[in-house]
Amino acid sequence: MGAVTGATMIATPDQQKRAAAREAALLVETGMYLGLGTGSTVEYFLDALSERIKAESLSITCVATSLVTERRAAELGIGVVPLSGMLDLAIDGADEVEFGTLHLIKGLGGALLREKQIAESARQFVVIADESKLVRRLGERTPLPVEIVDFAVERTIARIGDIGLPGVLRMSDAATPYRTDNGNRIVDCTMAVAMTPPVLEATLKTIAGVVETGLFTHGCAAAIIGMTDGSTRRF
Ligand code: ABF
Repeated sequence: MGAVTGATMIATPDQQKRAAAREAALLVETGMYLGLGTGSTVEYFLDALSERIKAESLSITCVATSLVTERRAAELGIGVVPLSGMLDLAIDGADEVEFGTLHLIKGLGGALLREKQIAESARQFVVIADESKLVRRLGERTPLPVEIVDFAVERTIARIGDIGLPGVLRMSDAATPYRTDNGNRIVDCTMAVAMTPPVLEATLKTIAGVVETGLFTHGCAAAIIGMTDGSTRRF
């Protein structure tokens, strides 16, 4: 239970994430083909989903956006299948949710490519997050992850820099570059350009060697946000 100061309860970020996750779990219906995102908020969603499956004997078919999620789902007895065809619903987290536009930055967890493939394959794509993820303008709080191929990495980073996005290759440790589930690299870029997110997303994708960006500029139907006051709000 969060702290109560005066008349307002102060929910911790984890409590905010859990509240959003529980509300999202209520969207799941038996028979659904469901996309499972990646990150700590989604882990709370998997817990809530697992409780509903057991309590209500739900029958659902799931696709995972990462090997981490696949493993966590398996621990909870939730099997996953490969992505094929349209999903009924996809639930995922985000690093930033822009007020008004529902444009997102995703990918700090490194799963952005499969997350975007699953988001684009869902009739309804819903994001769950704690209040700290809400921003007035993308790039305020987190870098923009860009997934690039393993060939000519420095050249690709330089080309991304040429359009105004200075980037740093993500490392697993001091000597080991990070690799995605797809065997690619991630460049974490500073959003230092005046381009709108849709234009920036399209511009980045013209650079040979860029596989995908963490800009999600269409398709987010709703964001369920756990708020500091203990409530949840839908944007
Ligand atoms: C995932 O959700 C990633 O794209 C993003 O990095 C993450 C947010 O993590 P958390 O829910 O732990 O804040 O979809």
